[in-house]
Amino acid sequence: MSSSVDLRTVYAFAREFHSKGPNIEKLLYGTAGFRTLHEKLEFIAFRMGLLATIRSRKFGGQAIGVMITASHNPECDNGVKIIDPKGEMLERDWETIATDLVNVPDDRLESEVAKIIAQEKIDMGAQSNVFIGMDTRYHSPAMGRAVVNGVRALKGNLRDFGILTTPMLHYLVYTHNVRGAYGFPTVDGYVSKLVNAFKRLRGDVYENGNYKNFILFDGANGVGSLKMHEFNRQLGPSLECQVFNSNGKINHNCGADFVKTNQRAPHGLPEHEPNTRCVSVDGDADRIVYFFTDSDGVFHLLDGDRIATLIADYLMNLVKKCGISLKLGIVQTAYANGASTDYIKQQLKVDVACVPTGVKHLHHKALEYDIGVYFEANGHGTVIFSDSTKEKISSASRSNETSNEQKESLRKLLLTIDIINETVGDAISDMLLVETILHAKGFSLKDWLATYEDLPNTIKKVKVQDRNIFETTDAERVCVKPDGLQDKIDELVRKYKRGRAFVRPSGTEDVVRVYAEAENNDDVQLLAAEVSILVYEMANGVGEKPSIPQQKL
Ligand code: 16G
Ligand code: MG
Repeated sequence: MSSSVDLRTVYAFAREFHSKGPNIEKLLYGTAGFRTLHEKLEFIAFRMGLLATIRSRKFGGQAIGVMITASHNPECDNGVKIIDPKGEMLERDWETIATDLVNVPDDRLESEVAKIIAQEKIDMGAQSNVFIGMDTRYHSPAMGRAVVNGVRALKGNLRDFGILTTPMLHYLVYTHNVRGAYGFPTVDGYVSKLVNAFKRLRGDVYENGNYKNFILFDGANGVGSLKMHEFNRQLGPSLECQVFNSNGKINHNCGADFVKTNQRAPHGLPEHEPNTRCVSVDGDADRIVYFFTDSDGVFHLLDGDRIATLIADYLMNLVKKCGISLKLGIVQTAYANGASTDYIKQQLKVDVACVPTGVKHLHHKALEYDIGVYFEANGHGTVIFSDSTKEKISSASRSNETSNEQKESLRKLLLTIDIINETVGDAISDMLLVETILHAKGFSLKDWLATYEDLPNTIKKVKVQDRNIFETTDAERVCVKPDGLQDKIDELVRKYKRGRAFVRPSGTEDVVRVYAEAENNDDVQLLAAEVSILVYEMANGVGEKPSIPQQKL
């Protein structure tokens, strides 16, 4: 190991520009990196610049991404996360290293950096390359500069891509490192790859049956709204997409999280005909939900569970017709609506797995299938084809023994691989795939909604003194700590027809989340309130105690 970098610059930069100050709050690299109030984040961004440079040197100069975003959180928050060389989330062991690096005081930063370099046997003379992207928050450029200083303090190289969606940065990192594997390593290359596949799948006839070629796109006042304009330029008339919520306060009364959590349309929705297809993405465009308002003014949501079932159904049909035997599976979390899971098992007859919340858990599980479709109910998700599946599909599509009908299905499977972002879910790419499927089936959103009926459900937050006393197992469906809580939840659930409830500590906020579903909405509200009260009482709730809804008193 050689160290051609003078580490004293690390402390000098920290002291002069990015001091942690007396802050002793313990910060954790969580499911989405570090996320907190932007005022508290600058020194973290600086340290992640240091870490990304070291990590890049570990891989002999392969690009490492640093994304600055707090996704669907309010504007006052920001976040920073690291993207690994293959476009994946940061490796588990390095999450701990990142956490330790962020929690040392300024005067121990230099020695902590030296420790990582020694432990990981980093050649500090090696090349390094850090790619930086950010969302549209007004404080993101300041965070970006902090990352740049981190990279400079260790004499690394960097490319600042400015405003990007999170999935775009994943793509850029991956395609830069794995040349020729996937597409050109530029934003334009990404947009063209997706749009070309979309156009080829769509053909020349843009409308079909109940499918109308018009969609309203809620950009959450975030990156997605800007990038969708770039997509629109290339899509031309093949998809008429009207973008709204493109220059207000990020995620404020709009975007996928607002729509999913409140089960209502976003503010800023332009005048439109009933039943018009609408989508909402989140602030960094890695999450998407569909919705519409019918002619009676009733709002309907089609969330990640719906998207997973629609995609799985489409792919299963192609697989059945393509002449190759492939195992397809769907991965969900405990938040998946019970009706969707029943539909997958009984109607689609597809394998379904349940894993803990957080994209990386779903991604990891999906890798076990030939074709893994994964979505969180909140709209994060994508499809992954294993390498051997891709190999089989492309060689069968070239074989003389393959019939024309089989070849047509294989062609569609190959184009599906091109339209999706396999490194991480992308709201825009997911939308293009859903649009393809709805078009192919001649479906309106009403038709899609009719495939099965969701069980009414809700998610509540309970503030407690220490959410870390909550521990779960069985993909978060069973709470093992505090002692006795699960038995009491089970007792409550038994009172309700088709009742189900679970509690888990949030990974991104200082709260415990309570999920409840049941046959009707009154029961859902009651069950959620009863479980919330239980949590509040057993774990020293903070603030106002949850209460039973009025109509049931
Ligand atoms: C993060 C996760 C998301 C998960 C959410 C849960 C990623 C990229 N994002 O946003 O998948 O649904 O956390 O939040 O993994 P919670 O733990 O606060 O409920
Ligand atoms: Mg997001």
